[in-house]
This record gives sequence, C-alpha cells and structure tokens, in this order.
Amino acid sequence: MERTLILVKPDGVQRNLMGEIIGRFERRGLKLIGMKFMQMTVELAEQHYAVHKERPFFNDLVAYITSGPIVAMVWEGNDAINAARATIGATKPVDASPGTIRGDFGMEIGRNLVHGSDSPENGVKEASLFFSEDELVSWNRDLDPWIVE
Ligand code: DAT
Ligand code: MG
Repeated sequence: MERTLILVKPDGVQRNLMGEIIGRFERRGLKLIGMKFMQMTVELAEQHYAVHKERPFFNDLVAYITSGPIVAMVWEGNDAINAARATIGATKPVDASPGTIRGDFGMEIGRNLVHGSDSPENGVKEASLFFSEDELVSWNRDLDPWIVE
C-alpha cells in the first residue's frame, strides 16, 4: 500500500477550489488517512522542497507555498503515487491534459494548485514531514470491495 502527500497549495485555497480538488482524489478511490489546514513555515517549505534548493526558482517556490494556508493530506492506495500524479496532471498546467486538476484549473507553473509525491519513498518521507504517525488514521472503508478487487 503506497502513501502520497497531497497539498492543496495557497492558490487552490484562495480560489475556493479546496473541495473540488479534494473531491477528485476522493472520487478516484484513494483513501484519506490524514488531513490538516495549516500555513507552512519557511523552514518546512525549505525542507519539503530541499531537492530544488539549487534551482533558480527555489525562492519564488518557497514564497508561493508559504504565502497563505494550504490543505495537507495523506492519501493511501495501491499505486497511490501514480494515481494521484495522473489526477494532478503535468507540472506545467498548459501541458496538463484537460480532465486533470492542473489542466482544468491552471495556467502557470508557479500557480499549479497542487502537490503530489513523486515516488513511494518520497510519499512516506513527505508524509512524515507534515504528520506524526498518530495523526494518521487507520480505518475500514465499507466501499473498498467496489474499488479494490
Ligand atoms: P511537481 O510539482 O509536478 O512534482 P517538481 O517536483 O518538478 O514538479 O517541481 C516542484 C514545483 O516547483 C512545481 O510544482 C513548480 C515548481 N517548478 C518546477 N520546475 C519549475 C520551473 N522550471 N520554473 C518554475 N517553477 C518550477
Ligand atoms: Mg515534485
């Protein structure tokens, strides 16, 4: 079972797209195991985006992600990483297919609405940056046999 950290970024919150974005993961069949509404500190943002530290856009990225509240979530499922990234769409919203979150709502890479982990290892690592293990909920979803064979 994989875990992915999903963030509704500050533009998603400000544009009243929280429910729309969360609903897409929910309807897809991923299972929510953790959620919080919060504002990221610069310190957390620098940790979360540490791999991009040397990139020219790093400071803008940190300023954007800390500019307002976000929704941080952990979703679980078989192939959760690929399922979530397909639902999110390409990094550059103009390249993202219609039907994806970025393809339906985004115009620019610096306002691309949502984050999703890019590997199972990073899913676990990123989830633990935002959530302690006791903030994650293990629960049975009665619908599961209709989603997971
Ligand atoms: P993703 O968010 O699709 O996983 P990423 O991990 O490569 O993309 O980059 C993290 C974020 O950094 C991305 O959502 C937007 C920003 N970013 C990436 N490449 C960029 C670029 N060339 N110019 C500006 N911002 C960029
Ligand atoms: Mg990434």
